[in-house]
Amino acid sequence: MTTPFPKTPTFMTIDEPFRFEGSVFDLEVEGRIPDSLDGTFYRVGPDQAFPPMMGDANPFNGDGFMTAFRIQGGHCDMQTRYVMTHRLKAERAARRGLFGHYRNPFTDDPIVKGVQRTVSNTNVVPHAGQILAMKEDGPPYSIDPVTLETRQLWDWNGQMTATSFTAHPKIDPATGEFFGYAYAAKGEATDDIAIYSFDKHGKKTWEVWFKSPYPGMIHECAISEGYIILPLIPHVMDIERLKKGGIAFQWDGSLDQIYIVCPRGGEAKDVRFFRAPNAFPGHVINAFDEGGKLYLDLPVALDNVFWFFPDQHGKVPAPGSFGTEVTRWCFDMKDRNSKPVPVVLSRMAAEFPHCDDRYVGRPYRYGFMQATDPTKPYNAEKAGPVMGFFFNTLLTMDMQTGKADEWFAGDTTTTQEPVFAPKSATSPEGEGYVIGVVNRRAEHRSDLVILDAMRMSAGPVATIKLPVRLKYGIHGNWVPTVPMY
Ligand code: V55
Ligand code: FE
Repeated sequence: MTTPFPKTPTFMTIDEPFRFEGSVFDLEVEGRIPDSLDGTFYRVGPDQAFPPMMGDANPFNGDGFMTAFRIQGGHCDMQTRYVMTHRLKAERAARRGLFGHYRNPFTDDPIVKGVQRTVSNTNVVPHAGQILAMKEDGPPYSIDPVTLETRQLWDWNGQMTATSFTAHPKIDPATGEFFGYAYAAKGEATDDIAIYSFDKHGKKTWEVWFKSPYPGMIHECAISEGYIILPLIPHVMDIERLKKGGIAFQWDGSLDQIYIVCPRGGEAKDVRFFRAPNAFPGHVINAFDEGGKLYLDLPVALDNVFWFFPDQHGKVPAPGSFGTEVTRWCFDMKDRNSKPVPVVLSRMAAEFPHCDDRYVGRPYRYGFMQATDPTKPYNAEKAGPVMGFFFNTLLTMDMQTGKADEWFAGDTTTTQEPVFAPKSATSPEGEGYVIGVVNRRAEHRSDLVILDAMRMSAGPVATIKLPVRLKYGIHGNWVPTVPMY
């Protein structure tokens, strides 16, 4: 590497490139890791391996960098490793950045034309004896769960032919069946959607293709026992803009958000499009069916959230403007002409949710997430500037009342997405732990905290001290040593 990383917000403060692949055996613990916790917390996020070819990059363009925290018998070991993508291999061979703007292949160095561009930086999900490292612009990579070694690009042995695959699949806890989809499924900016399911061994059980109302981003999905839901975000792709070297997504404030609903196992003719006024549907908490109605819980932001994807006038969300309405949508599946009905459960600026994985697609009570609490102090003098928005609170939300049991992480600490680990396979819903990385910004270091999910306001039961900082990750999952299905 012969050029330094730029000093731009993507590459500053605790989010400077880290790039260190290694392991720490038996981390230092303050407090006590509950004896019953037995599993691995996998997480992934962007960590650009080479200075961006275009001078700067948005934070979604960094190479996928994984962490595994293995917890057993009150101890925790840690390992970090890159997803060894075709892209990273090509750049390592050249010892420089070769890929241009986020999701714009027209801006790449011609020597990598046709090389798989995905950086697999968004989620790490267990499926069929492997960990899938995922990003929605390409197929997943198969990762060895023990060594974090990258095995191969994963297309389910040729069963999955879309050019991309979501980073947010959902797994039915009763059967282990794995549901996912692709948008821009025939190449960047195409309006094709494909939905797939695979059994727990990876055998394809369903595939359906149809057209999207507009070539927008579909970042998430939800399943109930009867349906799959894909929320379409008014962030639109355009092949002509890409050809001109432009940005991949443009916010369009005139477009509806659209909840695309398909019965599980259904055909293209069964797909329904539920339109709602312009807004930004966020990450799914859960969904379930009850009496012919389909319910979907998720935070909905009232404006564009991504400050690096402006609208056609160049307008971006104002710093600090991030807010959401945690919403329960009701879709009447018996009435062909029904409109979706929202109920706002909470006005907390809460995001990056998980539910108890044993309740995915079923009536449930608790969501676990992080939030920005604007009433709490942030000591910028000690902790430094933050990029875009940030989170300072971890919480359990009672989805029946919208009430939160929350823990403020402190005025120099920012939080990352927490996961939920049940106390045991048979413990009641929500009885267990909320586990997440927090960034001690003043110390340029991170910790892993473990909280009792039913007593969040009491603070961590264990703080696992990391000797390093972990840049802001995107998503992760708790994978119990004894499989759930
Ligand atoms: C998101 C994240 C991505 C991406 C597209 O959080 C959407 C949403 C980390 O990469 O490529
Ligand atoms: Fe996501």
